[in-house]
This record gives sequence, C-alpha cells and structure tokens, in this order.
Amino acid sequence: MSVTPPEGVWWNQKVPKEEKLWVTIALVWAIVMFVMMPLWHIYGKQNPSTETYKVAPEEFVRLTQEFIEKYKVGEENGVPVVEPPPGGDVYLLGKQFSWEPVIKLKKGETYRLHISSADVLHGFSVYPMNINFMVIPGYDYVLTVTPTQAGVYSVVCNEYCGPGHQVMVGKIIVVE
Ligand SMILES: [Cu+2]
Repeated sequence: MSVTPPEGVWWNQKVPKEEKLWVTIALVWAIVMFVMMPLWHIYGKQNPSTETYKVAPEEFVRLTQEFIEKYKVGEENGVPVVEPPPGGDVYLLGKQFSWEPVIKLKKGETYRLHISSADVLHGFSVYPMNINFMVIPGYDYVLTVTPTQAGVYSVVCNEYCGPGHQVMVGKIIVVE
C-alpha cells in the first residue's frame, strides 16, 4: 500500500472519535501534571527550601575555607573531609573541577547546606538519590537537609562546566 494524499478539503472533515478521545486524555493529563507541580512543591518530601542569597564567589570561597578549617577531620585524595555539628551551616563549593569539601553528616540530623560555585555554572546531583540542583556563581542556595539513610553518596556535576567536567565528583558520607 502506498501513501495517498488526502482528497479534497480534508480539514473540513469530521475528526474521528478515537482522535478526539486521545486529544482529551492528553489534555487532561497535561492539566493534572500542571496542577501537581505547585502541589508537589508544598506537600512533597525533601523539596528545596527556596532559600537563596546573593553572595560574591570570592566571599563564598572564603566562607567554605573558614568552614573547612573549623571542622576538618581528615583528608581524602587531597580533598578535606569535614564533620560539622548537627543543626549548623554546611558549605559545599563547586569549582572547575571538584566539589569541596567531603562532608560527613549524621543520619536523622538536620543541616543547612549552602551550595554555590566559585567560577561557572555547575549541577549538584546526588547519586543514587534523585536530587538535582543548579549551582550558579553569585548565589548561595540553602537546602535544609535531613539525611534519612546512612551511606556514601556521590555528588556528580550534571551541568557541563569545561574539559574536566566528567571527573567532577564529590562525596557526602552519612553515618548512623
Ligand atoms: Cu561540570
């Protein structure tokens, strides 16, 4: 069977029942998802706290360094390992091409995680969890986090940030 062009004024013909049905289903589903976006933001678990501040990249680098000096407990492949007190502020700096520091958190405790970039746009992505966040230089994003599962999590950069992007992997350790 070959393809034959539609005859006459095809756009004036009746729309078949099945097509109407599928268009209706697609439209209803699109509306459901549209409504779910704000609802999920309010009622879903582990949502971003939408707390954002402006911060100069140099200032954030300074704050991270201060934070590292204060709570450093070791080193891993040249990257400082930091164990901050529960309830406090935690700083995570994204830069070409690493995350600093390695953060050690306690399960069930709440932290204020500050994330920013020293240079270009990076992506904060926690594996194997489905947590993704954009890291923009000049902005301090505060995520109020309460780790619910112990384990070692990788922080992967998911925004292409330059020729070393694929090696930009950080670490968050959650202990019992
Ligand atoms: Cu990257």
